[in-house]
Amino acid sequence: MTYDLAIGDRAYSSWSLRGWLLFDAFGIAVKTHTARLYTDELAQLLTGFFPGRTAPTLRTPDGTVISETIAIAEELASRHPEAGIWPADPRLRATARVLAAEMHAGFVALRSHCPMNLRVSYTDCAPTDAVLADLARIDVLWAWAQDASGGPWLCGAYSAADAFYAPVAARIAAYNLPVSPRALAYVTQHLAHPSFRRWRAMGHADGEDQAFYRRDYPRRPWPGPQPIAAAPVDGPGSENDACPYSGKPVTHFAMIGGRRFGFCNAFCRDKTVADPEAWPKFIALYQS
Ligand SMILES: N[C@@H](CCC(=O)N[C@@H](CS)C(=O)NCC(=O)O)C(=O)O
Repeated sequence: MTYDLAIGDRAYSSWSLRGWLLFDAFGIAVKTHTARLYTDELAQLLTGFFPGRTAPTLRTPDGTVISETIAIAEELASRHPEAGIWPADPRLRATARVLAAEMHAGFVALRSHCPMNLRVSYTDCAPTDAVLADLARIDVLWAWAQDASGGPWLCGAYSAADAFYAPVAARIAAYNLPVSPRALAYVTQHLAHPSFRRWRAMGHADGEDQAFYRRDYPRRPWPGPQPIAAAPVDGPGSENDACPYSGKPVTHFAMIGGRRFGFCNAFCRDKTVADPEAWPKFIALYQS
């Protein structure tokens, strides 16, 4: 028995990212079930997660269904007190809860003008006054929390508060939104976080771009860590016979850092191509 988490497209579903970070960033195992947004896939998937109707929705090993990301955070923290989902210090924990709750309920202008899209970065998105007001409030909250905790994350070590703001950091990066240098440094930390990198890499492998998120703003390179050069290739032949993830025989191939590697399915090849260094099992092979 395991945790089962219903999620939407990783490149676009900001709430799914939050929900998944509550597992991956805290070392809690979870099995994900992906449905494409704007199709009937999510509704079909969620028939097994009654009465959930949004992504993420969680089914616990005892069969309890939990939707609403803030409820997932609270229940996981109760079930895994050792994981550090909320800070141990009562004052920092209270601050983290304030931050997560305000995120859960607010920042509507930012969320609607700049929907999360992990596949692009723009030079300018003409933010409205309402978006700028949301950003100013976020700057205040982040500085307030880091002044109290001393950093490096919002409330000391990485906590649920950071998981809740990871999609905001992604929006600031994707839409080149104006924030203070201190807030930008916090955004940069998110872009380099191993779990965030893994999620974004899987977001590149999840299927076609969703038309709903397309914008005509001028583009720039993604401002996070630049991945090792990699591309899928046809035909057999690779340094490894066994997939670094499953140990199964390789069937899908890629050129990574000028060398040929094999994987046992297209998704694992493509998530590796998107960001090879995000994957410890691949990097162990790459460095062996
Ligand atoms: N308040 C919910 C929001 C979840 C949400 O809106 N998820 C979006 C994907 S990011 C979704 O499921 N959209 C599909 C739909 O609403 O039908 C939470 O905290 O989890």
